[in-house]
Amino acid sequence: MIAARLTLRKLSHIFLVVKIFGGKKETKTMGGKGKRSQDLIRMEKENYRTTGLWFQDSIEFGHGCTMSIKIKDVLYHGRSRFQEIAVLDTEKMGRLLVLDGFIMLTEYDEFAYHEMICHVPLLVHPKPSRVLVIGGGDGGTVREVLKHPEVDTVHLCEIDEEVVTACRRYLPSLASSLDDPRLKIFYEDGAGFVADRPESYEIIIVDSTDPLGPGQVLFQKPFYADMKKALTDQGIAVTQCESLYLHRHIIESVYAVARKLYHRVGYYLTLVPTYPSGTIGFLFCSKNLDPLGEINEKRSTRLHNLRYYSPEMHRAAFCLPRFAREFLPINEGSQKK
Ligand code: SPD
Repeated sequence: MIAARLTLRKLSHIFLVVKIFGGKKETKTMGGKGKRSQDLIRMEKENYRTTGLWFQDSIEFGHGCTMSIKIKDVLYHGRSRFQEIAVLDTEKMGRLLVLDGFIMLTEYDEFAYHEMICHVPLLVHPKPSRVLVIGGGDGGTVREVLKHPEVDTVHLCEIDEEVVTACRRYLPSLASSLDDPRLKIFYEDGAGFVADRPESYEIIIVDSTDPLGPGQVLFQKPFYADMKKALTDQGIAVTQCESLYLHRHIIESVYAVARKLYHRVGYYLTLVPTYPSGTIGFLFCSKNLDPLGEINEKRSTRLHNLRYYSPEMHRAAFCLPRFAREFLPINEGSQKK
């Protein structure tokens, strides 16, 4: 009896939290419907503040499993022209940024994502002076890029100015990087932006959301072709490329596109406990530089406040588990010592 009551109480918390994010999944998750759902939709934000609730990510694993994080406050919740944006305060994971119901980052483990999306390409390129970041309006990737003194100019192309505004206000440990004089911000669609800038960047980093809503075009062939044109001779593009456990079909299709266009393509991993499945990968697409060829170790020692990246982690990240090698058989770098 006690166990049953506890389960019910927990589920109703999840139900309430799901309602904050547009309620798209609530009937599926809870079987809630009819008058009860309608009543809950009408509840004011203040009601959630006192209850001790769980945020549930919209990605449902194949076997009915999702990532949930206990929250203590809703700091910001709004809808922009492009998406639903929320910043929540969690019990133990610091602040949490959510876009369209998907976990984008927590203060607890964002370093593992941002250090790896950034330092891998920047330490392979011999002179990364111009860097384009697409997406990444929270500022975490820009913060890491700016740690490299070789970088003269960073362009950030973020489609949604309201993400930047919310992060400046509620996530200063990431977004204060957006005030750096080397940075210029463009509020534009990333696909169009890149198509207009031939041979402009040594490095392009695509710090995107998931391939739904505004992020969808960033997983498609025309965008990968335009990025190649926007890179200089030895240019490298690195893109957010989802979870080996959850998104095999997405990874396979993007990987196939990239292999047709780029001389070297490698998939590499990082560990982010608050993302569904606890891991996320990146696609390394390069005109000629090998991701494990020459890692500039000397430059890496000058980077301050690193918590995840090291040349050892860089090498290890390209080593994929056996099940992934079945669908990523030629992973650039993974065969090397
Ligand atoms: N499934 C979540 C993928 C999130 C990737 N982008 C995170 C943005 C952090 N700057």
